[in-house]
Amino acid sequence: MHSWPGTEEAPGVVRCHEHGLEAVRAINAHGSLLVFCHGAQLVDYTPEGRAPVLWLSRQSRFENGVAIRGGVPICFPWFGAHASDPKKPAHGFARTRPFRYLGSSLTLGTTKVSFELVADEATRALWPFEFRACLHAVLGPELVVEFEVENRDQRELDFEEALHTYFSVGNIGQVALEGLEGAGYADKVAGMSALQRESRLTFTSETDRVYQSSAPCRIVDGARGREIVVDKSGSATTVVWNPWIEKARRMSDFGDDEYTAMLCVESANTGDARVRLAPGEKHVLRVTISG
Ligand code: TA6
Repeated sequence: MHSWPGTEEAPGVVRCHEHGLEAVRAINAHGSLLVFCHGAQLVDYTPEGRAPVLWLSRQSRFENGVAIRGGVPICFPWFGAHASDPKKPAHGFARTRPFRYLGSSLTLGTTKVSFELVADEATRALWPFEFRACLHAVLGPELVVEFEVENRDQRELDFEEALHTYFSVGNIGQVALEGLEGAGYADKVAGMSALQRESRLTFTSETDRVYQSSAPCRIVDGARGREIVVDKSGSATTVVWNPWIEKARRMSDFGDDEYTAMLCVESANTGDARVRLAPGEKHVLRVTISG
């Protein structure tokens, strides 16, 4: 197993700073992971003896108020552009807010690290509701990521959410995505809706599709000879995104050639699948990743 600079606060749990931001590294026999307190963003998951499963742009910025390009950004309490106010941040505010590290727990060889974001003046200015949101990452035989939202308001909470996961692939041109057959989707590139008829989705151009699907997906990475399985619960939407050449070029935090090395398969609840919570209710979006 590796060792990382920082302060070990529990066996295999190291509090550290990376790129100038506070982070927590968990290491055990199953591998390692790294989560920034900034947005509670998981940026590395490397199973023991295997290649990193998540992709992180070499041009990502690590600054307060700016989203990290890669890993598992949390989109909350809306997905994409705000429905009525273009001045509000895309994908909500969670991914650019500082979460509080709650600590770790070790059970039967797995390591769980947890983070929380509670409504404050900054969030109320963007979304005037009381809530508590937690991110839990569990390093075990698989990676489990949970995004839990609690309604601490007297009113109903109505929100969208996504674990906007960037997966590392050897070459997008040799990748097939399975599991979405039969699902309806909105194609944001073509501006139309359709039904996924083929059992395998392959990639030859910019792809940005929002599927109505609760099904597990399998990323078949031909170049690396690897399959990544993305299973989930509490999620009725799967978003599939690759920016391809032109969009990659337009993003300053995305290398021009990096589109070939990544694929977003996002576990979400968006649009008609948005979440509504009565006061005191909780909802958990859970993703289980094996790669
Ligand atoms: O999930 C796909 C998407 O909504 C794309 O339309 C693209 O905007 C992507 O998210 C990245 O958004 P970001 O705000 O992180 O640049």
